[in-house]
Amino acid sequence: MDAQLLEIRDEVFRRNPGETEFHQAVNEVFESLAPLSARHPEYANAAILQRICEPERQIIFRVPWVDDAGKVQINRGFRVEFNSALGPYKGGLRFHPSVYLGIVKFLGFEQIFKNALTGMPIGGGKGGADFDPRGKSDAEVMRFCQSFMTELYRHIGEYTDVPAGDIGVGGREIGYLFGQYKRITNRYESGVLTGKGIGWGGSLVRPEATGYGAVLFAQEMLKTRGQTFDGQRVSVSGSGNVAINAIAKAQSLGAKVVTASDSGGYIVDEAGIDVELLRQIKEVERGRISDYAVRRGSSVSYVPDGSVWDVDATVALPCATQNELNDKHAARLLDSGLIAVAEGANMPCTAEATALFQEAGTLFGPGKAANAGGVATSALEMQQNASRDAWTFEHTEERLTDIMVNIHESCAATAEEYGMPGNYVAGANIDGFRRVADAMLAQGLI
Ligand code: NDP
Ligand code: 2IT
Repeated sequence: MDAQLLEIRDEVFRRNPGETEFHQAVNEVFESLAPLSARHPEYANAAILQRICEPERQIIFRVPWVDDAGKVQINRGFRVEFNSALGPYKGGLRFHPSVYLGIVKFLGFEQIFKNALTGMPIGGGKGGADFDPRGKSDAEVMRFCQSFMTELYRHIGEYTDVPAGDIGVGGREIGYLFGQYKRITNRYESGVLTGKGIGWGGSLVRPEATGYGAVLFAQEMLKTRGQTFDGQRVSVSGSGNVAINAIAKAQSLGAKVVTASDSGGYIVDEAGIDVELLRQIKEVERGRISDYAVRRGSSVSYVPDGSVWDVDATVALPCATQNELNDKHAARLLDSGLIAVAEGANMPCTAEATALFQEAGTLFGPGKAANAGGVATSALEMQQNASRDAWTFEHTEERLTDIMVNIHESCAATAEEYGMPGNYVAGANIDGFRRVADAMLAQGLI
């Protein structure tokens, strides 16, 4: 990183104290930008970097609700509207006890560049709350969502800001949020949220899109070395929306996926994960990964508390949460013959782990490229809502595939253009950044 970038980065750190995940995400992007800044002095003249790191708007609000025992609960809600150069703010909502401003800002910052890479007209934003949906009844989740939307509704809209799901926010929560938005505004504004149910404005393929997209991106990376998913031994972390659909897609391409996890532990299934059983346990019954081991029987071992990254694999798909895969895990995986990593989650690999993978020449697809299929399909949902149309599964999946192939191609081409062939981190950061920077330049100092 050159002196000018370093100075701007340090100023961002100073202005946002204690937000370690945000610092990490900013640092990673800045580390890629020196060659771009050298070619584009006009970005520095217009303070593009400083502006891109400062959210356009940050909203923090109280979310009061009453639990089933009649007790008042208070949570904190967030929406960070980061950048609207390319379109309305777009990005998910995360409900998890670990949520605070630094998490929302790291996710929102990543989202700016990810959304740019999709080529769709969407800006970057993210939100959520420190609410823990685990162990809550449906009625409690509904009351929380209604209270959350009672504040959020005034900040969002089809042309303003379009939230969707993330950790802890799936179809159930989007339903309750949409219902409350509609009730308060008296508008059936389908395009205000994505990830809706199929019968009321949702898009086919949106539930599968992030996991499918991550596997499609990995497939494109493997192709560059004359390899495929067929016969690979794949490790997946998590057992939520992204993980389950990544497992399904990888297995449909001939891989054997042997792991899945949650915050309680992980399972190893040497016969290959039974996706239908996993869906039943996690999506229908809202159970735990330990239940999978009990129900599946003797081919499966359950390891409480351990890390899924202690298991040998040739392809790793981290699909749980940030910083789940560290340098020790990376070194172990490399020893076991790892050839590719695609980040289904946002920033699941620590900076040190990423560096080890890159030094070893492992194919490495960063989250902002590899998991962009989810938000890209959200943009396809917005497109269907705007035209009051509903596309078939096949057509939508074809669009998703084209988008992932294009993202891979443009990251690879940009890395090549800047003298770093095969470096998808640099390719994604530079290409995402310049798309946003060029729009910001054109739109003046705002
Ligand atoms: P879900 O809530 O459906 O699943 C999250 C999974 O990750 C669960 O298995 C959960 O286990 C595990 N997990 C969450 N937090 C932790 C933690 N602190 N430690 C260990 N395990 C944890 O979320 P998604 O599948 O939607 O999201 C997974 C990742 O993918 C996130 O990084 C998200 O930002 C990213 N992503 C999601 C997209 C989407 O469309 N949904 C799009 C692009 C990226 P447990 O139940 O025990 O908490
Ligand atoms: O991290 C992400 O890209 C998401 N959680 C999906 C965002 C969206 O608007 O679909």
